[in-house]
Amino acid sequence: RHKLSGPELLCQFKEMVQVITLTPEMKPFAGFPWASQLPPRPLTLELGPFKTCAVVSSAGSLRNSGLGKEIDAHDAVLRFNCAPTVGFEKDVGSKTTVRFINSQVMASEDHHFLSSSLYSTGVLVAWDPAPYSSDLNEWYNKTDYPIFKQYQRYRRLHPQQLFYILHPIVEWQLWRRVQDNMAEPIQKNPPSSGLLGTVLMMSLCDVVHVYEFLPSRRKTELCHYYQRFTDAACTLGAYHPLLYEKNLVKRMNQGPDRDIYTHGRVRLPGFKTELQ
Ligand code: NCC
Repeated sequence: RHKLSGPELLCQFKEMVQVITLTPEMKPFAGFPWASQLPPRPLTLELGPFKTCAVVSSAGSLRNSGLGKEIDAHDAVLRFNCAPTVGFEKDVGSKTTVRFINSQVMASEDHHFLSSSLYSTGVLVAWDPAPYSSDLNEWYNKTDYPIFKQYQRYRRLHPQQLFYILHPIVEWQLWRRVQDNMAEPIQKNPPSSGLLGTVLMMSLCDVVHVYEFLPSRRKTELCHYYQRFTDAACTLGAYHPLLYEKNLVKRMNQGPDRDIYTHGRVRLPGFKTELQ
């Protein structure tokens, strides 16, 4: 089978992965009293378009990167889960336009999702590893973590903040792209928040810069820039097919290889941008 070039791969992603969020009229949600808590307009109509965007991975190698100013200079910045900015501004900046969170963060006691001010900046987008079929009914009855219960609670406490739930079809469309472009079978678990968030920004921005998803010369076993915890699986993956995701992003990169080494920086065109 023919191995796709970077531009071919970008084209495929653009055609085959649609970033869809839940809206109140979707079944089975339409029948639930809380459906009106879901934003009426899809995310891609509400946010952007932005010229230049940053996706900030949570990797330990962001430590001492000094990338904060560069990251904040983008029109929009996406961050993940419980990754903080306070105290780390020099390395990761302070702007948060979108916070992309998994359902584990919403549900686990240690993250204080309902009460911590960490989550009150920017637009929230949540996702949950759904069963492979991505049938909404099946997922609703079998979420990995109680995403819907927590969503309703959070919305009642913070009714003014925009808060989306990603349609699980996005996970599996993206997973399919990863699998179809790899020679060997990969684990049937959704891609990491890193790749999902990157694709989300590609649908909102002309250019997306992803920081420390592909590790720079600062590569470390430190899992997160904000925690004293080391595990190489954070960078290489265990549950998520992370290494494969990174291989694809490397192939799609339109910036110089040198930027990866020095800045951990990758440059991807947005889906609306014409490819040469
Ligand atoms: O670690 P996590 O991700 O929050 O990181 C966000 C994204 O950054 C990229 N990353 C992170 C660390 C690292 N050393 N290298 C990286 O490339 C990855 O793309 C990652 O997705 C997740 O994907 O949602 C994940 O969430 C954590 C955890 O749930 C949250 O941090 C909350 O504590 C998962 N860890 C566990 O379940 C223990 C992690 O596997 C994936």
